[in-house]
Amino acid sequence: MPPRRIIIDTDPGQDDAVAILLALASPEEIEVLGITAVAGNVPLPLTARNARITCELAGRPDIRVFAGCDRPLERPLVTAEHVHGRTGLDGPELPEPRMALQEAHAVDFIVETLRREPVGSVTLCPLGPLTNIATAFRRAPDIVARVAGIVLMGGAYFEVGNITPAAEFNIYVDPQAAEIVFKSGAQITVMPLDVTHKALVTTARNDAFRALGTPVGQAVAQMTDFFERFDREKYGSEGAPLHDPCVTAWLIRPELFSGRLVNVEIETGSELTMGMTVADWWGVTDRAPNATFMGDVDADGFFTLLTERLARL
Ligand SMILES: [Ca+2]
Repeated sequence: MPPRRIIIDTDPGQDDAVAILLALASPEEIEVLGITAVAGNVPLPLTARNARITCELAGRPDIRVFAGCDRPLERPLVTAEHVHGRTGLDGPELPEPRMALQEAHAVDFIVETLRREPVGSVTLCPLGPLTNIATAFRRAPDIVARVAGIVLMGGAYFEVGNITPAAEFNIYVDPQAAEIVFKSGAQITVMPLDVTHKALVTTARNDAFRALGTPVGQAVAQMTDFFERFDREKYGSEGAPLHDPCVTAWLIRPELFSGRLVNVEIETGSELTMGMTVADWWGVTDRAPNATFMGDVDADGFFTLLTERLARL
């Protein structure tokens, strides 16, 4: 099998950074065509910066990074410095990026890439709010049928919400964009909180990153050290969930995950439940399935894969 060709759409975020590192460490399975930054965990200038810092950490300043939308389609931007720190990448001391940001807008890059490459050959991997993807789909509806698939981190069913009692952060920040994507007809695979809250960085798992003895291992350990404080305090869990790397891990080892093809609708009407992913897990409606909603992960297998791959960088 040739590697899967992907565009990573991202709002780094420590866990985004780890997802990017895993992709760049896995050239047999993944070819990164470009990285598109979006406003989310922190404002756009910082996510575009953090994406480049991550590429340079991986020794890949050749990866093209594009800046995209700086705010959600209709709502004011909500950020998450309370989780990720002021820069979005708090924890390790990493140098400012030297590689340049591409001049093209991320949405133009997404549209042009999908139009240029063969139909069904490019997979979109959104790790943040879906603003860039929805904007591309709205501007160029012809590209939707050209997408091989969308593998995204977002939403929740059994875990319900993290930014509000009802909604997961990525979907909550731009629910209108999420609605466009989920109604697009593209083949969608979802890594919700139901999965990512099972992929916890325990002390032993973080020690394994640190024990790699490399700048990447050290940086990843320091990133998770930083943002696990938030989850330990909030959930009393044994470590931080590593949300976004579930997306890139699925591209490499889909058998680590299990889920159901179900209907998923996005709440865009009620402020109380804004951005809720209403997943018909139990099949109680006749609404057509539109997404494979993951429910479980082999966490030990996931961390073994992640540690093995990060060791290569
Ligand atoms: Ca993210």
